[in-house]
Amino acid sequence: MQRVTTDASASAPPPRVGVVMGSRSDFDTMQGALDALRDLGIPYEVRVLSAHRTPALLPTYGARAERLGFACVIAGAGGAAHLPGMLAAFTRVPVLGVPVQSRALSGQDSLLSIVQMPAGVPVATFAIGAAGAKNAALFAAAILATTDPEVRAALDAFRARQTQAVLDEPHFDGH
Ligand code: RP5
Repeated sequence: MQRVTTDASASAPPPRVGVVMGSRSDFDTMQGALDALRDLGIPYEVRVLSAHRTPALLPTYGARAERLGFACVIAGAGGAAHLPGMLAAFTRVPVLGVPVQSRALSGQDSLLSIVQMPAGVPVATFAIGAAGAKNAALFAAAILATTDPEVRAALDAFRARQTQAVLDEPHFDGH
């Protein structure tokens, strides 16, 4: 497993969410998920993990996600994006799939690859690209917020700021 970066260290709190991506080239897209997790105060770890380039590492990572008690794993991949589905097959930890925008088909391929899981192994699938990455992190926060009051407060504060930002815009009333 190739480590891109991690917030985990001896003194840091243990990661509660795993973020994986099929290639370093996915990092710019997945940065939005990392930023949102950081802003919400949710510790995470990040790995590059490829369904077709490092297939033997998928069961290892799936077991690790369970052992470390991750609330979920956010998995970004592009093209024939097997990573979220393959990972979901190896773990009961919920997998949140982010379709990375591909060059050839603008991410339509990534989206359909991730969303069309046959019945029995679910992957929660998000929008293509940056919006999907950010929303996957917010969804991870929503999962954690069901049992963690600090994450609940951080998520509520984020949504309140988001609402206020719209209300602070100059009103458009058609005149
Ligand atoms: C997928 O292939 C990755 O998730 C990436 O989106 C895509 C292209 O990978 P690179 O050729 O840029 O490494 O596995």
